[in-house]
Amino acid sequence: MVDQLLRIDGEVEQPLELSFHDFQMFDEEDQVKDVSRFHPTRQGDGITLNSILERVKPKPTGTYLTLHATADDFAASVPLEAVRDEGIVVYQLNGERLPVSKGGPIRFLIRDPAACRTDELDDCANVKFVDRIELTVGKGRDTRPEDEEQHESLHRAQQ
Ligand SMILES: Nc1nc2c(c(=O)[nH]1)N[C@H]1C(S)=C(S)[C@@H](COP(=O)(O)O)O[C@H]1N2
Ligand SMILES: [Mo]
Repeated sequence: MVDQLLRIDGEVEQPLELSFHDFQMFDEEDQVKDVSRFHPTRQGDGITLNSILERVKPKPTGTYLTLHATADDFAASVPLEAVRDEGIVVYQLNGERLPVSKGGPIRFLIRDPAACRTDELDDCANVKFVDRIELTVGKGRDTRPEDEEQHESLHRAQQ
């Protein structure tokens, strides 16, 4: 459906598709208001990754969270246990859809990421334009830069 912004599938009991309205309808306790409180350069409101996981029910085989951005063919894959309580899915800014300039319509954020390329849960895994979250058996697709040269050219391309 045209309205669906995010699909969550793979090793889950209950695949799920979410529209902008669906995000807004998550319970108050699942909502994370104003991510600039912990990421000063980033903006918007999100919901916790956990609230999505509760709905899709990962199977025991789903050990990695693989985040796909079709828009620029970017992907990152991080261990589920490590990211479970750290992940936020950002969907709105001032009550409107998160603009592409902020990584929208959907942007993944780790609450407290490590510096780029120092850990699996690093800043590079804060995937913008994410349209699919796949639970995978072990590490899935991951296009994060492998060296500083790749990393710099990726950042140059985004300006
Ligand atoms: N879709 C997508 N997401 C992405 C990237 C990208 O190239 N494409 N770059 C990553 C990298 S390497 C970093 S460091 C952060 C930068 O996020 P910022 O622009 O909000 O600082 O986004 C990450 N998310
Ligand atoms: Mo990065």
